[in-house]
Amino acid sequence: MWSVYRLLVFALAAASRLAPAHVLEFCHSSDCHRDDDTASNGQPAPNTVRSRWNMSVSGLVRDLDQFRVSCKKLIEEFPVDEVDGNFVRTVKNCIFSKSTPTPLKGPLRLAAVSKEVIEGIFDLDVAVTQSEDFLHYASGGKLLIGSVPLAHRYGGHQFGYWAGQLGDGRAHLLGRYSNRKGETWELQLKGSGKTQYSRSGDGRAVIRSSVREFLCSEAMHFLGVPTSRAASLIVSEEPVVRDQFYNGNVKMERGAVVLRLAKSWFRIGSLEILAQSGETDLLRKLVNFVIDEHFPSIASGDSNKYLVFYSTVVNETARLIAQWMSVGFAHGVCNTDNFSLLSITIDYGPFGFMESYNPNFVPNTSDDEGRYGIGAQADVGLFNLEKLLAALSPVLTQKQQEEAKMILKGYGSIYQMRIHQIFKAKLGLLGEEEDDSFLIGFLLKMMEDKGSDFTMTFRQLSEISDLQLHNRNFTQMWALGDLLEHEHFSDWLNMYVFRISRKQSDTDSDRQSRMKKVNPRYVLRNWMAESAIVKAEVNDFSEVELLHRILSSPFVTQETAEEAGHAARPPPWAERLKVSCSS
Ligand SMILES: *[C@@H]1O[C@H](CO)[C@@H](O)[C@H](O)[C@H]1NC(C)=O
Ligand SMILES: *[C@@H]1O[C@H](CO)[C@@H](O)[C@H](O)[C@H]1NC(C)=O
Ligand SMILES: *[C@@H]1O[C@H](CO)[C@@H](O)[C@H](O)[C@H]1NC(C)=O
Ligand SMILES: *[C@@H]1O[C@H](CO)[C@@H](O)[C@H](O)[C@H]1NC(C)=O
Ligand SMILES: CC(=O)N[C@H]1CO[C@H](CO)[C@@H](O)[C@@H]1O
Repeated sequence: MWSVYRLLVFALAAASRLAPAHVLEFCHSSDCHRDDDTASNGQPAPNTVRSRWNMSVSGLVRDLDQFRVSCKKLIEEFPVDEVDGNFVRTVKNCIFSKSTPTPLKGPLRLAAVSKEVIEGIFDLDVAVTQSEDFLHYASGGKLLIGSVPLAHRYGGHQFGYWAGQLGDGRAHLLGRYSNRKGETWELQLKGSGKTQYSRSGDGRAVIRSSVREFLCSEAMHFLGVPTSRAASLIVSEEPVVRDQFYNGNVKMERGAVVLRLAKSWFRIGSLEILAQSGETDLLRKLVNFVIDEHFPSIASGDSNKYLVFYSTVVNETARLIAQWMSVGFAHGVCNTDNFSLLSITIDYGPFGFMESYNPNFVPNTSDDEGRYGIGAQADVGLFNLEKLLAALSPVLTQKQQEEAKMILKGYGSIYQMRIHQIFKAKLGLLGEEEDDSFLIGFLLKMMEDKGSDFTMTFRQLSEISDLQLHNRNFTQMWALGDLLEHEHFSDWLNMYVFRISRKQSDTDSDRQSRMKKVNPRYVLRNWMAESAIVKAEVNDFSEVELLHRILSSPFVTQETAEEAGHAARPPPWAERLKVSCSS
């Protein structure tokens, strides 16, 4: 039986392009390159050339050796594990270990690059990415002067249980970069070899999982969902052995490295390991650092700052998961080590975009219990926030712990409020009317019954006129056409048309353009990724590039995407696809 509760939980989600709530502006005087010749909007004034940047006319740096990325601040701030060598072991009393990437075996190929990141965030001329130096830098084979790469020590609850020390098992933090907009980003290589935290892993990532991460993190950004970004994808000839479906079919694949970036890579598990091992001073230090760097609205002298921090993370986690739901995104492994303290999407593994609407959609084919199914994500968020509270408890007073529990109790209603707002926007509803939740829930229930395409149902509602809706004229609207077979869809349409036509100040074209901004026409469907991966594995990266370009404007109808069938009914083979779990 379909439960009203679940429907409400699910129904409360959509792609309104909400900005992340913490103001991500944490430029601290000295490590920030904002100069006086920077225009007030944060963009460099045109035609200014600052010699220290060795800039081209565009103001972009052309020489990789001028790219200043450093872990200095982190190393100065925290005790660092100095033990040399990347051998696996238990590490105590530190946040990071020094760890050197293992270069990928060549020949190396640049499979994908994000010009937007390279130029807009790194201030580098994209031509730099065509150099040998860049290939080596972005795959772990070249370190820039003064660079001390780090692996982060963290723990986590995996699949419901405390898993002890985890840590960056195949990722290296290259350093922080403060760009000319005054933003600070942390650059990380993924797939760059073993670290102290590799456990039984080989420290590598294969082409298919790297293509997926590159494309999906970029796609999520352009969908307006807070996420880590990807700068480049380098593939090699280095053999990597993987059992793709954990079924004994071992296959030789090739290694790849993604250069990815986030404002911060700290996770819930970053704090948990310190709390679990009684390293309270270090825990306090890390929380203070995260607050000072990333939550500028929280005063460092505020005696309640940890509570305000917790409340912010609770709110932002609710918002993030609501945004995932709004685009049908299932993360796939929502363990506490994969949950960012900044409430951004990180660690793309066996994720999936739901095609047929199904609250039980599970992207990880080995997740038989559906623990991380799409409809379970809100609950998993709650579980993870409970673990965050436990990790913060050593620095909270008894009274604050009680207050934090009350804050956590509010999570459900914050989530529902977000979902409600988002799905109202997806339906183009202005104002607030009593039956809005019913209207949303009713539609989702019918979509579930019919297995309607999640993305295209909402998109087509955004592209259809009131008159066509009224006339049930679904020419070219295959997803809506499918839904018309539901016995109640016609009733729903009457309600909907009545609801949207009641707002006299709203015109049909305003409604459509509003809805088209929150209902994407293209998402990274599994079959699309798969098709690009098959080609990438034979060194044809054209489809990776094509998808990257299309998904950079997911709300805009594009000819190439239409020709490739990205808004059409998924091809029959798509249904048989399984998401590969090992990565
Ligand atoms: C600028 O970069 C070029 C290489 O791209 C180098 O030859 C030159 O010396 C640099 N100039 C300064 C002032 O650093
Ligand atoms: C979190 O959201 C609740 C409900 O909207 C609000 O009362 C509270 O002030 C928010 N907390 C923070 C730190 O913004
Ligand atoms: C998928 O789910 C199974 C079962 O819970 C789990 O063992 C596996 O680690 C998951 N895959 C990934 C990549 O997390
Ligand atoms: C249905 O809508 C299409 C536009 O998508 C229009 O060209 C066509 O004339 C309409 N058909 C009827 C019967 O109104
Ligand atoms: C996709 C990904 O990076 N997942 C990480 C998060 O969680 C799992 C299990 O906790 C780790 O094994 C992965 O490294």
